Amino acid sequence: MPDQPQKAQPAESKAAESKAVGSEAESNAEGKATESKAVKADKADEASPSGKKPGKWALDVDVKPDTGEPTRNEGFRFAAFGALLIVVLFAGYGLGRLNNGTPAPAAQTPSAAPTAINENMPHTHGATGAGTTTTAGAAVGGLSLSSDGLTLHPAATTFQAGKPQPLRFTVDATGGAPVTSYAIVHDKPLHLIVLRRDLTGFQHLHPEMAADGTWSVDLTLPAPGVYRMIADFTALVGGRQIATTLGTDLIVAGDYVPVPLPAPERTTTTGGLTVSYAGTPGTQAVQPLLMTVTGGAVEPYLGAYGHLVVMRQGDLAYVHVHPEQQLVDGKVKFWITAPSPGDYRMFFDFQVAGKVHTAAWTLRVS
Ligand SMILES: [Cu+2]
Repeated sequence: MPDQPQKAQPAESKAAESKAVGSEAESNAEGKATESKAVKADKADEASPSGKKPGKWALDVDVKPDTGEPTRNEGFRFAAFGALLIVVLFAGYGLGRLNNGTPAPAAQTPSAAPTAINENMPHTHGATGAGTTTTAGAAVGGLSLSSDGLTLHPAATTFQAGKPQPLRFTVDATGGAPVTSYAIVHDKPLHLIVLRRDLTGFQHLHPEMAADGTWSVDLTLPAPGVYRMIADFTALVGGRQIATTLGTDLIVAGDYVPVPLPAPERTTTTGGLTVSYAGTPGTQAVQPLLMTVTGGAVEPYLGAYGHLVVMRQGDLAYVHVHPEQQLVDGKVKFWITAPSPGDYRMFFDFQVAGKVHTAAWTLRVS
């Protein structure tokens, strides 16, 4: 949580408000937990209570790294497609999980051969239900407490501003028993994203799980308001791998002073580093997004050169995208498709000199 709010520098002349993003987080890149343990690495970025807006998605988009072609616009929509389609795509691209649901195996079509999750390939996580529609809308994650037979069950959702408190929750399977087996994805069995509804106060944490399936992590919510917690994981239930993203609200009583979403900018700073991106995400096709970090060499963090969480303003739909396995001309390359037109806040977690930082930008998709 500590953040170091920094201002984004207007790369261009957009003057807008720069937001303070910054924050780095602490991370522990600790070990990779093995199954059920969770490690925590966290970071908090944008801590600025002042300014961001909420909204997020979690999607993962996989794209074909080589071709410039997007695997499909649908990064976001994968979930929506039929399993076969999904399987085909993934198989072709070697992508890993789908957003929603189950990892490669389309959650839905059992007949499809389960694909292995290859977290080394660019891909997206997130969508909540593998079952989401097949329509064009992008399948986004984090909008529901339950999906695919799993239900997020927080022990408490009320916090006091600025005070560290334990956040505890379980993911209950049908029948109510907490899930205790999880696949390790990007070095962790569960990734937790927390941010306020105005898209400020972003934190990426890794709770630890007790033997009974209770996840816990110390959480400090800096200022009053309604926050969103989004758990991104792959549960192992009854022989199935259920990759999903569940979310719920966390409340901090007090006078909530929402921070306006900073204007779209392509360059920001965090931890003394300047981070910019190139690429224009749209809804029609998967587009490349290249992040350039100036001031330090980007190192692998949680199994990749970076992790990108994109949150949609208005509903906090969550999309989580992973980059190509190798740097491209020193840049971290993602492939992404927006689920809809609108404003989003992008949070790019990366590591330099052993420290995890988070750069954030406002993205306007038209
Ligand atoms: Cu994580």
